[in-house]
Parts: sequence; structure tokens; C-alpha cells
Amino acid sequence: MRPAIRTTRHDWTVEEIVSLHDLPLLELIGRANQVHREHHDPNKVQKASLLSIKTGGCPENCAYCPQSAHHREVDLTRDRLMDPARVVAMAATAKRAGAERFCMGAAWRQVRDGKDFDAIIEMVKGVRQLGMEACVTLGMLKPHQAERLAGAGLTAYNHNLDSSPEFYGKIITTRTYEDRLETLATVRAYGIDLCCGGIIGMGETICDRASMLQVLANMHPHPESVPINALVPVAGTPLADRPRIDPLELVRMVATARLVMPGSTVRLSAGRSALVREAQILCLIAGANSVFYGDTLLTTPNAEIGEDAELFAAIGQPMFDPVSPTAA
Ligand code: SAM
Ligand code: DTB
Ligand code: SF4
Repeated sequence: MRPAIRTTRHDWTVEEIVSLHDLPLLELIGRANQVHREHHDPNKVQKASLLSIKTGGCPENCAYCPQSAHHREVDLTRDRLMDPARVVAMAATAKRAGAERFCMGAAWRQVRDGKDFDAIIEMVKGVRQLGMEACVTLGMLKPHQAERLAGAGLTAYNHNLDSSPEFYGKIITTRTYEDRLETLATVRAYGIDLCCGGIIGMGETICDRASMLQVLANMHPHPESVPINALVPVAGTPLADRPRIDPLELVRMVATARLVMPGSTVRLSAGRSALVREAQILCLIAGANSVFYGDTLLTTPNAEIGEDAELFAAIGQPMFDPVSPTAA
């Protein structure tokens, strides 16, 4: 690969980021693609599989989330923490289907020590023994817990900022932006990669999107992984009636994330199933280099396996076993 010619910066202003975001679309995509090619193999799209290991009943009130106990009208079956052996078996299935990373999500406000956390440690070790990257998202984390996760070989911890510091309070009131940043710093301190991104389509402005990217891009180092989610409006949540965003807004967000965080893995995350194959490919040209792969995200449907087979065939990347990566 050619050496990167652009330096990685950590001093972005919101105005600069907005001006990149609002470039004429073809210019934006062209620039983002150039930076992408300088830092990554343009033909490589990582497949990551997601599994909800503990579903629903979360005490936080995130307005977008079907798993919040505050949103009583959501049609969701709560589930206790899964058995580690079953989780690792599902990771093995995902690996056979071509996933390189296995992400496990729990609807918790924070991690508590005890048998549930011991089970998480077992899951992380099991996934790593399969030779896969392991990522967990468990809510807030204390230093000794991060230390145990690092010791188990955890690759990355997902903890999203979701939106700008300014818009955050309109979406979540049971925790603060500061709480989020504190957990991120704890994760970093123990040498675990950060997976940190957000959601667009919740009613935020372009300035909010740029402001969230500024917080991420001014971290030193940048988060290794940046998931860009489009809101999946779920019946019974306060954001149920929000219209789906125009796919080109996702393209712009991905491209801007790529420009300000050249070396990070940008993940085209929730909302992908609403995009036609060609819109997804535009996101990949604009700098996305990973997708969540499997029939379901955590609780909502993802792009179907058959559709993904067509997507990967179109870009000339192999799919392995056509079995669903999250099949039991
Ligand atoms: N409880 C943990 C936490 O919030 O950090 C982990 C699980 S939480 C479901 C993981 C992420 O999923 C959230 O930070 C949010 O960005 C994303 N998410 C949840 N519901 C979503 C929705 N309806 N549309 C898009 N993204 C969503
Ligand atoms: C992320 O940013 N998106 C994923 C993963 N990290 C954990 C989760 C998306 C969840 C979408 C709603 C659901 O399926 O419940
Ligand atoms: Fe709980 Fe995470 Fe959902 Fe917020 S996003 S309600 S913290 S599971």
C-alpha cells in the first residue's frame, strides 16, 4: 500500500467538519475515497456479527432504544444473560459464515461484579480462542472491570457517544455525556481498543453530527472503530415516528468520519437494511470498511444474508458458508 500522505489530526473545529460534510457530494466522496485508499485496503470490508447476550429491561432511558425499561409499549421479550457455551457456539457459527469479529451486547446501565461478569469473561476468552476479535458493550465500566476484560483478551469495548454534547440531553437523561467519556477513558487506560460512534436521524442538526465527530476525532488516539448508525425507529420508543433518513445523509456522515479519522475502521451499522445494495456500496466507497453481518442486530432485523451475499459478490469479496452467522 502507498504510504499515507495526510497527517492524522486531533484539533478539528466544528466549522471545519461542517464544511467538509457540506462539500458538493461528488467532491466529498472523492476526497474521502482518496483518504480511505491511503490508509486501508479498498477491497477489504470486515464482517462483524452482533449478538444480544442480555436483552431488554435496561434502566437507562435512551429515546431510540427498544431495550429501555422506560419504553413499556415496545414489543420485546426480555431475556436473562445467555450461557457462555451457547454464546461461544454462536460465535463459531458466525466465524464459519465469514465473520471476523464477534460483538456481544448487554442491556445494562453498568457492569456489576459477580457471576454475570464472570460469565462475560468466559465469553470473551471463548471468542478469542476461536481466533476472532471480541467486542463487548455492557454500559459503564470501572477500572478493575476493564482490567479483567483486558486480561481476558478483549479486543474492543463499544460505548457510543450517540450524538453531540449539545443534543445528548434530548435523547438520554439518566446519564451524562461526562459519564460516557469517563468509561471511554477507563477502557483506553487498560489498552482495550475503543469502538465509539453514534446515531444519525434522531432530529439532530448537521452541526450536532459534526460536533459528535469533533469529540471523536479530537481523541488521541482516535477510536480504532467508529460505528455510524442510522436510527432504526422502533414502535413504542419515543423516536418511533421519526422518518428514515435519506441514505445520502449516511453517505455524507461516513465520508466525513473517514476524512477526520483516516485510520479508524468505520462501521456501516444499524439502518443498513433500509439501504439498497448500491447505496451501501456508495458508503463503502466513501470510507466505510465494516458491516454488521447476520439476520439481526441486537433486537431489530439487519440486512438479510441473501442480500449480503449479493453485496459481497458485487464487490468481489468471498462469503463462506451461507448459514446465518447468528443462527443458534
Ligand atoms: N447498554 C449498552 C450501552 O448503551 O452502551 C450497550 C447496548 S446499546 C443497545 C448499543 C448501541 O446501540 C447504542 O449506543 C446505540 O448507539 C445503538 N442503538 C440502540 N438502539 C438503536 C436504534 N434503534 N437505532 C440505531 N442504533 C441503536
Ligand atoms: C453500534 O453502534 N450499533 C450496534 C452495536 N454498536 C452494538 C447496535 C445497533 C442496535 C440497533 C437496535 C437493535 O437492534 O436493538
Ligand atoms: Fe440501555 Fe444501552 Fe439501550 Fe440505553 S442504549 S437503553 S443503555 S441498552
